Amino acid sequence: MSSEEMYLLYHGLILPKETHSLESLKFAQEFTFKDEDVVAVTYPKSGTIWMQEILPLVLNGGDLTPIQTIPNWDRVPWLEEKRLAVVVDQLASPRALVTHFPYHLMPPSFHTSKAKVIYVIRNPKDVIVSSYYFHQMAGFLDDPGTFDEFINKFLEGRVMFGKWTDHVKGWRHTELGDRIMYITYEEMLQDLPAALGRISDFLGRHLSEETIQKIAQHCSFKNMKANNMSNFSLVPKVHMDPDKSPFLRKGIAGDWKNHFSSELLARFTSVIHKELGSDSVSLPWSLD
Ligand code: PPS
Repeated sequence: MSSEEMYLLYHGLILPKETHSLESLKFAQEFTFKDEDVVAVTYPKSGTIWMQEILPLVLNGGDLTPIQTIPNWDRVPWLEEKRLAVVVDQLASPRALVTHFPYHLMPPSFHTSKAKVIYVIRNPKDVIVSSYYFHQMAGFLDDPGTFDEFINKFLEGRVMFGKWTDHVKGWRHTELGDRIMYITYEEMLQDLPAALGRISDFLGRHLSEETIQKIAQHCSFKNMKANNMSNFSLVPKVHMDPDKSPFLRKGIAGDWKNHFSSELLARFTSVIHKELGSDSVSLPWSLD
């Protein structure tokens, strides 16, 4: 399939047609956010489906029903994807959504509402590795080529949702004040109960230690990998082939060390540093 057949272009971003359409993007722009909505924002491969597991559990005091009975894409749908229009009327209140949209493409009602935002950042070197394997297993994405070639595409923003640096910078400088909370994938890995405590306080839930521990257990990599409602095993192999690479692949920080040569690392770091400018000082991990 040619890349014109696979992707559509939306405000300069390439998006896979399998999951996005001009109608779904119009639906997103016209979507009416409610004050009690919660949206997790991620650049792809930064912890989206992890938040699709965490948010319903935190919002419902640890009730396991949603994560055991509803596939992740319907439970906490993507704002920009086709499924939202199908399931929007069935979403339990308070509604949880995810989005990969850059800040400037969020719909008007998002800005006038009081909906809360959790922005998850992941080390871009691990993002690119995760994305590289995802392109191999997802039948609706183009062949990533060699890792070296894929790095070039990533750095030039010729990948889904554009440049990582634009996404991070756009969401760092918002008018959202205390409506937005930032968290890193690495922080969630290092101490999930502490991260869940922060999320639950931000959402005004103030869960007990016992509930936090229960949620942490159900959101572990191992348990999510075993949960058919979250591991994409319900998706036909032609779209996602776990024999090529599972969606829940390694779930670690630092896998980039197994993929970057010192030359690639130097090139990657120099571009990211330059584009982030003064923003790089506030990132939680070293880019080197
Ligand atoms: S997507 O396609 O944008 O929705 O992908 P996304 O969910 O953002 O990112 C997928 C990566 O997140 C990892 N993941 C987890 N890591 C640790 N613990 C838990 N519970 C967890 N859930 C998802 C997933 O394994 C992908 O990372 P890699 O490095 O490929 O393993």
